[in-house]
Amino acid sequence: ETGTLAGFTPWPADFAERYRRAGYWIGETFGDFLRDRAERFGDRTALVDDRRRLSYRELDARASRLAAGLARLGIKPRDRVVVQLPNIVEFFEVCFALFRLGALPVLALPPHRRAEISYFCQFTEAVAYIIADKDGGFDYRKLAEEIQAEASTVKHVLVAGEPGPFTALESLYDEPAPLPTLAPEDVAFFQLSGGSTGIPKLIPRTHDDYLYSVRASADICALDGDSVFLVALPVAHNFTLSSPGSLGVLHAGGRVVLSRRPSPDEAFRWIEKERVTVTAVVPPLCAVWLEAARNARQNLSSLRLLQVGGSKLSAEVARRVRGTLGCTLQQVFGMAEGLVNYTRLDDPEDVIIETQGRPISADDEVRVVDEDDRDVEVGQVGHLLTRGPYTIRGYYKAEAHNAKAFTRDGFYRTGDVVRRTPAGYLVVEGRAKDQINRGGEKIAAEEIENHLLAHPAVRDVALVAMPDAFLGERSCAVVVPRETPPAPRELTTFLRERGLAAYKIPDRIELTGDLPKTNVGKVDKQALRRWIADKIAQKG
Ligand code: J2J
Repeated sequence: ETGTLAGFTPWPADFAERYRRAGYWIGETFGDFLRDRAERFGDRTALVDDRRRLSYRELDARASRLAAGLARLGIKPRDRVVVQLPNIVEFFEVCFALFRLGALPVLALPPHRRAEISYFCQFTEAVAYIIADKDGGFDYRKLAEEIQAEASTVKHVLVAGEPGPFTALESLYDEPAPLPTLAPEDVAFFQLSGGSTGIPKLIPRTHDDYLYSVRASADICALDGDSVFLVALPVAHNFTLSSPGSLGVLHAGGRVVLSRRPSPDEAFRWIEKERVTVTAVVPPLCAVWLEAARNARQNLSSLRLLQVGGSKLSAEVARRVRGTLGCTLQQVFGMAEGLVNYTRLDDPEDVIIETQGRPISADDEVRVVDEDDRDVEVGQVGHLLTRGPYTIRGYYKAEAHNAKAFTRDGFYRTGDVVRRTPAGYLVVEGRAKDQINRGGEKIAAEEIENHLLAHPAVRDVALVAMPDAFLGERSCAVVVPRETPPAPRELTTFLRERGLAAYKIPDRIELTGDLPKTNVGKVDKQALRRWIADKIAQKG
């Protein structure tokens, strides 16, 4: 097969040419990347989890052996494989094995359940689903049984740990076999979009574009062979993977430490034990860590950089980082679709505390526009549009949606409402997309509304954000019932039974006779958000 993957929107030729000439796209594949780092960093430790330590050489060898085993199962270039793994070294062995085969990982997150995984498998026609036996008290093999019943393309379920009725990943490591030649400008894997529509969107990322963002991010964060990065958030999330994340550390020859949980207990133990120098958290976790650090028994003095992103960090919490942890704070405003902004390590303190940073690249084109796509003045609030060397030009197989989510000249409509400072830093002021940001976990309102509309007692529904001191936002479903109003508990149980990830279950359910409408007849979510916020405030 030649050309790029069907359903993928490549960059126009003149842009691709420009990004190559500028040295952003260097023609390296993920497979080459690991081979090269194994040659350079050899016996240095690449990965550490609660059971194993792996050197660069071992990771490289194990990825090749697993690639051979996966090929023998019949997995081919461009086959999609849904990967749902916790923070364990197998995540990297699996991803690099698939990269080497040219098969395409679809990176699911640990909280995803039947509804999400089944959709990813069916939409991508995945041939395999790769899980761990158990994590956080949940048995993923049970979930896999349900997935196999629903997604007929899934021929293989591969399990890290005890396989149960499926195939043990461990049984697949085989003598390395010849690998296909891959095109670095083609899709390497899929990230998931936070989303704002009824069905989740998949984000195709190429070898060229993703590895550019990784290298440039590693430079911005001054990573080197002495860097030790703690993966506290889910390893597959774009932030922890690439900003600069575990891949940035592997690029620089440092060490990646995988914590199963983000709790201060577990994370602080790792920081002390492995002398962690950098880690990435979401704002609520940042607040929890700061609280715990005040009387922590562990020695956290190795920590040099705390990255915070995924949702808006309050200036009050930001201000406490240096005093409490004795390290530099970095705000990170990124998105799995591409654009990532960082405050720089040597930025003045007020920039670090009050802005969400500036783009990685001189070729990240950023526009802040009004409702009619006209640029607003510097300092004015508007919609953020962006295009650049690592920002996608379209979601996977989503032609109709792409026509709305991108401008005709290829700018991605981020749905974020921002203000740009004269120095080119962005401040996130709000959001236009129909999404709830629950402490960094994104919920597409329409997706949940559709599930609730399937309940016989629900006539109409709107899911909106309500303010929350800890998570920033939580979700509230405002439900218009049919004749017999359902009990809130009945609705949440209903959603759970539909196999929805727990973070998507509404935190609160309000019954009402009618949803307010705007003058064009759409549900007035702004009014609903105000109504629910007032209601919460009155109760104190
Ligand atoms: C306010 N909102 C933010 C921030 C993301 C690095 C860091 C984060 C993500 C991520 C990522 C924010 N302040 N600092 O992929 O590589 C909101 C915005 C954005 C959306 C993207 C990375 N940082 N956000 O969070 O794809 O609304 O990526 O558009 O999960 O999170 O979400 P996601």
